[in-house]
Amino acid sequence: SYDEIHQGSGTGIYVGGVPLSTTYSGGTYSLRNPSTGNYTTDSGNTTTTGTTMTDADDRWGTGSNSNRQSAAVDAQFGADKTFEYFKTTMGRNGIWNDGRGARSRVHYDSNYTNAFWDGSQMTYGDGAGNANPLTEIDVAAHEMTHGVTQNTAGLVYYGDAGGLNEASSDILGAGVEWYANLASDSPDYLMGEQIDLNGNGTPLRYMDKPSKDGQSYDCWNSSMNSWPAKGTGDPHLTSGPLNHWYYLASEGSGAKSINGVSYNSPTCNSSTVTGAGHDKIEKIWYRTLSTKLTSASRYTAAREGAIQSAIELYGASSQACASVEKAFSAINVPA
Ligand code: ASN
Ligand code: ZN
Repeated sequence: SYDEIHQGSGTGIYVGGVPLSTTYSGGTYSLRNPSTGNYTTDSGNTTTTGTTMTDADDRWGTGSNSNRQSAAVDAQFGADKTFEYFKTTMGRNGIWNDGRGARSRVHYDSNYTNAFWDGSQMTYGDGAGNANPLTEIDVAAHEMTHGVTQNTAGLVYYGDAGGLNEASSDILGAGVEWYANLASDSPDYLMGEQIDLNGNGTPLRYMDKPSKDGQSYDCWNSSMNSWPAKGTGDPHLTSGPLNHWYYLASEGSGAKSINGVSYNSPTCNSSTVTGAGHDKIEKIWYRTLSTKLTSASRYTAAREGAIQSAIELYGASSQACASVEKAFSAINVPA
């Protein structure tokens, strides 16, 4: 006998109603997609892995936080969309580029307000207080992209490389949100905007002007590479300049409203930048991450590698190439 692939459906907290490919075996459905290999377990508010989620009728979740399947629908859909995004837009076959999927664990610990990649799997807490589960699609794609980074450039998690590592997850996390294009979670240049981690409706991070969060950096400076990975040198703060680069190269400098969100992206050098569209910039960044950078790469190597990638993908006289170069100058990374 063999496991059959089934077309189930689910309602997540963020994704709304979505189709889900599931497995039917031994009289029950499992939240495992046989084509991607991605599957989701319920940690049961412990720090153990728990077991793969099962269901009797292949209708998963209700959209409510109190229904334990809802967060699982978001995590599983996010993992499958991320897999599909890397495959169809980047030509990468999963985190390990060998077609294998990954496990997502939901309801990890109690009052746990974080999500993480640990080298082999994604894990999501439910959030403490008024925060919602950490399973929004840009965050799911952020965590999965940590796996891609680990298996490509292998960027270490401190100094310039730490910032480039974190920003790679934010950039491609936003890329997956654009790719999924959900009505219930419209694409934007914000991270985790619906999780409400801060309890006041603000996102985890802003890419147009990272310093809007009160602590991230908008502009690169050469001493960042020697800052410790804790406090001021936290990779979630030193990611700011590259996130800012991504926004500038995609949309250009100045004020703009997209899908109902207002952005205002000033440059660090008083220049004006014209955007080339986020889809091209994501492809350029993925090519840089997977073919130009190594574990201790600095922001200057990111500039050089991204310009080279833009030339290879779109040509030296393309708008994309000009936008990439001008946006690096605009975050104060010199040639
Ligand atoms: N959610 C965080 C991240 O993926 C966890 C961490 O600080 N590494 O960046
Ligand atoms: Zn991260």
